[in-house]
Amino acid sequence: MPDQSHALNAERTSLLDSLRRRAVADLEHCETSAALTRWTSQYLGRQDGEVNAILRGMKDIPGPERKAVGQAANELKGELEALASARRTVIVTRELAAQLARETIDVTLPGRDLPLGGLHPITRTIRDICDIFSAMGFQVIEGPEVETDYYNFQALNIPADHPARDMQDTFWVDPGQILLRTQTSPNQIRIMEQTSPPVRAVVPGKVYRNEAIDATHEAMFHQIEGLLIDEVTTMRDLRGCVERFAREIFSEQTKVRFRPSYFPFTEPSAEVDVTCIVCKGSGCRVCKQSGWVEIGGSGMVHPQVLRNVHYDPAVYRGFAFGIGVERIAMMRYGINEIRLFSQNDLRFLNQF
Ligand code: FA5
Repeated sequence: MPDQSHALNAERTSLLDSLRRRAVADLEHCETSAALTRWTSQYLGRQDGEVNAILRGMKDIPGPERKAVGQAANELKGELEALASARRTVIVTRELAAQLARETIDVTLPGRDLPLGGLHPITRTIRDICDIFSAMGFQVIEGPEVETDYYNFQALNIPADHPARDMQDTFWVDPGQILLRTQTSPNQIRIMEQTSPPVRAVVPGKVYRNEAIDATHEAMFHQIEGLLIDEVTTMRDLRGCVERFAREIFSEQTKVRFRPSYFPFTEPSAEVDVTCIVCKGSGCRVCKQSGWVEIGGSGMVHPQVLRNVHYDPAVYRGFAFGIGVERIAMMRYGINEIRLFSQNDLRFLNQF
């Protein structure tokens, strides 16, 4: 038996030796972290590692030899772990150096430009219009787009059965009560209710109409309301103010024409036309060959409207106007299709 056990021992020792040689040779070929991880699991893995397989097999080894084999296997394990750890340090250092070389940042490179958005031509136009009126002493105020029938119509002298309502059919939120405003004029009432004269304000904003849409009419568009109330205010002041505005926004050569018109909340009333900026008055598509383009409505505030807000018409009078922003922008930028403003097409918008 001693001979046989000696032979078995030698066999196990040579098995461990050959395992050591193989493991060390394989380790030298590990060039990456991934390869080292595979190597570790092959030789030192808890479940399937080759060294552990030997340690697990020890229960079959007779008592006296078990200790020697166990010691030798544990030594091999420790040795391989130390070698692997040294190898890992080499690999990690090399990989980190390679990564740093790859990710070098050249801090001297100029920065990349970020694409910046621009202002929509309607926003731009509204701001320019407000600037002009601000310079004339008008306050810029905003009002609600969802309005009551009272402010949009009744307080402006347009009772429920008034034919002027046909011109401004709209989108009702609560039929007969709440609507999307058809004009910025309800702000005349809102402002006068909240302040005492003198009043000098402009109100830009969106308005809505159930409209047959074409190249010059939208269902949603923008207006700027103007209101001036004082003790001595005449139609001449209205004309001077609108003329000053038209020359500032277009050019000093621009002519303004007042055309008699009718609005229930002004008396007298006038449509405001300006000479077509595109053809300078000689006639073109934009002005439908007339040489003139209508930009808004205007007039002297109706005494009944003043009474509705408890202003005494015997003391105060004033003028109001409502200008279509899209029409102004179309003229300024030479655009003959109003729908371009709401299509959100960058090929169009990038031009401004
Ligand atoms: C009004 O809306 C009156 N509130 C204007 C007013 C204010 C008169 C104060 C008197 C005193 P009108 O419906 O004409 O009026 O519209 C005024 C301007 O808005 C028009 O001249 C036009 O430039 C513009 N506009 C009207 N309808 C449209 C539409 N569907 N699309 C684009 N612009 C429009």
